[in-house]
Amino acid sequence: MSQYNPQKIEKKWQNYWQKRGIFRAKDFLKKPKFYCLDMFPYLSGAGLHVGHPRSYTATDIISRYMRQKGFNVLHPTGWDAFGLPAENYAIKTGIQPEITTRRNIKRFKEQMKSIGLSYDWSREINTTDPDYYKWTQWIFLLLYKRGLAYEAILPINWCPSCKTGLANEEVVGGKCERCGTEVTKKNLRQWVLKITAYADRLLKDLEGLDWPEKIITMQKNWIGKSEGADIDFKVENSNKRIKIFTTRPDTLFGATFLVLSPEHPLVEEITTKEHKNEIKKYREKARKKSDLERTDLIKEKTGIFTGSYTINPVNNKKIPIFIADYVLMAYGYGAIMAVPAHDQRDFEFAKKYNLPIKEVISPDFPRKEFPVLDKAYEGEGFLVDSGKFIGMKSEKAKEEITKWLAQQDSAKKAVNFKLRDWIFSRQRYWGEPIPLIHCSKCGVVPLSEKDLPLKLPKVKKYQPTGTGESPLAGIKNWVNTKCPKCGGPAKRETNTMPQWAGSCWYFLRFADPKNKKALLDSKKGKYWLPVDLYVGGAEHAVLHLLYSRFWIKVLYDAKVINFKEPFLKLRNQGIILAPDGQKMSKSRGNVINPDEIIKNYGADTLRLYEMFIGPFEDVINWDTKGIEGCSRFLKRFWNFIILNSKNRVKQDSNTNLKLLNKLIKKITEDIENFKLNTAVSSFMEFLNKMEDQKDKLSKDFLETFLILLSPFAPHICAELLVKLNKKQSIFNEPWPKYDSSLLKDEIITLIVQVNGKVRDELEVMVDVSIEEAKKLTLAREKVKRWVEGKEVKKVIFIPGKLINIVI
Ligand code: ANZ
Ligand code: ZN
Repeated sequence: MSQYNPQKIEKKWQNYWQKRGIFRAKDFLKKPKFYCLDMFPYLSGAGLHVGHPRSYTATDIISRYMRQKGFNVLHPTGWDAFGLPAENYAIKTGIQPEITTRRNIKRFKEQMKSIGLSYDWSREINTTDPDYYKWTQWIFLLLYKRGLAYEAILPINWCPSCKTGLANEEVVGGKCERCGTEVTKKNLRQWVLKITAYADRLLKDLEGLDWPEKIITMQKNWIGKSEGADIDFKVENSNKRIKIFTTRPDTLFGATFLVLSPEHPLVEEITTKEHKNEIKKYREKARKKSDLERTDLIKEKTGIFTGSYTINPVNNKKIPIFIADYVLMAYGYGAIMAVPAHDQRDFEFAKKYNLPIKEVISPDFPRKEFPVLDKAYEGEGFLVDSGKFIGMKSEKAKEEITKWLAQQDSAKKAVNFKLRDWIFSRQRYWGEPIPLIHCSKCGVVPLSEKDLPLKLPKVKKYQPTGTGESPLAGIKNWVNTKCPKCGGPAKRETNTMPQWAGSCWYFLRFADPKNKKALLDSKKGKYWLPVDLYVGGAEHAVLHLLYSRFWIKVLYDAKVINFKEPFLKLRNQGIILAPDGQKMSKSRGNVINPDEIIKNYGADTLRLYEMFIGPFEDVINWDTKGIEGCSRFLKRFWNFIILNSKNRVKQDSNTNLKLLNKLIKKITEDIENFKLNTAVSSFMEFLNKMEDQKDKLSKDFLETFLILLSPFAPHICAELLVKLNKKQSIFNEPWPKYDSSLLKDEIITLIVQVNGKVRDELEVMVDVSIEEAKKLTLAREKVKRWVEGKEVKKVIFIPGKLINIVI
């Protein structure tokens, strides 16, 4: 009998697919399209680790499945190739980043091909290719022309010993990653993108996306919309006013002092003589702290009295003005009214400096007693001790107090966002040059489109310049140029774009990767876009996804594309840890290399195990025994098909047909629901059962089994299909349909309840397990509505009848 030999068959099939262009996506086919995308890899010298194939295999299974379901599938990939590692490597070795990049691409690509991923390699892109970054620059110019890019003087991380600017990831615990010196700030001219202009739309359009709830919440928190009021406080004996933002105008009667951020522009002016020294010292100390440190809730609150007072507009009481570092200049107006009874930070501050704590919000009304507070009551409630607003509910009082003060012109309703504009320039070499020119006569002049791409010049030295500027600033014949407007001498912008730029829009280019005349052809864009399924790491929950959503909205406004959201459905894979439960890393010596697994067991085993390892989104330890198990399964599967192909029958037994139809239903649903781990265990159970029975099997039966397994383990299935009946391409085989009449007594309807109330019904297999039933139930839209965000306390399951989710 022929033996399963993955090393022999896998290369053969990979070449076969490649040569025939089996996975090429064809534009404009009549079939429905499906765009299935991985977050393209960020290149590194280390190659792939076993974390990469987890998501790549999942999207590959789904792409293969969708093709067999009759969809025109676009499944491309490429390289996110600008960035620090290649530049730092160049500084160390003098080897051009371009060369390292080429080398890394070659290695990544070989590895990906050896896994049998069904990418359309004819659409491969590389963010460092001038034909690609031409369009990244083009989008920057579009942003600039639409008033969404502006210059500002802003601080960067600065290492005084290396004399270089540092990226955030090069600052470790406040110190320079290279030399350990304390990092300071240095003010530099920067380019900033006005993402805040899109804050409201970035928030609103989250609705309707099929994304993990967690990611939606993180995006919402990052955008951070707060509604409240701006309130003006008059400085005593002065005509100055201090504006503050509060989300709680209902607590105004309890404001017993006012706090300015140490950087607030009025500090100098209102500080009285006898407090000048202390204030100065405090401001210097604050300057050295990071925002994170300053807002740490656990840290003791500190501050200094300015010597000045202000008037609380609701009761004309005189209250002191302090500065304190827990108030940040970058949020609201860098000033707050402090309400110690109802804000914990203010409470701690008041305790420390013996300031009055006046309770004005009560959870019950009338207030039974006024206990001494041992912490702030931050909830809402009824107003007490608040003049004519006593007894009013917080919600109404917010409106009424704001209205009342508005009549005296000292308040107005206001909205604030946490979202800040995006600092877009880097003082680095290995990034896209920003296509702008500085002319002493005309100011900033954009390059014209016909002069794009503005190519990165070759440099001899990648070392930082020591002035904080990018190495490009040292290339005189590149920097010095002519002004496109007046023809006079001018200088190029020497900042480059950040790593995020190329990944903000790469998925558009896959629809039309070779277009020389436009970013993409609008008809092709209309056909392929947006992305139907996007899969990648949850570490991109905020920045990458937010930045690309922003660019897409700008491109939509400019009518380059016709959709507002790039990724309709998003899923995140969990991280794979080393067998010891630690993160895999070179220094720990616990990295598992996929090449080794493929060499020893074959790609199909790797693929199967990557799915079998556990629920897709869970963080999970690699387990070498699991690999063995998957490898054994494939060997048995091989032998089973070979053996049974020899003595076939025309008609299968009823029991076997039932089992097969059950399997079709299960695998189909598992793929649709991203439950690829339980799909693999269903294959294993099925094989166990089939090995245990004596009936002969039909050719159709064996073929169906092969087709079902083929998205998971494509090489072995392709080979066996040939052995079975000489048919060549398993990928043209339509996805099997199950015969529900055969499953009649197998499928039952479960009543679905939430807290004892009927909310839905669910069709399941009669032998469904409680875990399975729970999962299916929680995935139902009608159930999600009631359960989302709440903790499931208990699941009551009466087999054959009912499932009740108790929250
Ligand atoms: C008075 C007050 C009373 C507040 C109360 C809260 C509770 P979010 O929801 O995050 O927008 N705040 C305003 N500007 C600030 C700044 N630059 N630095 C630090 N804190 C600042 O928070 C808004 C609240 O954060 C504002 O409402 C203000 O404190 C504070 F019982 O005003 B509040
Ligand atoms: Zn000019």
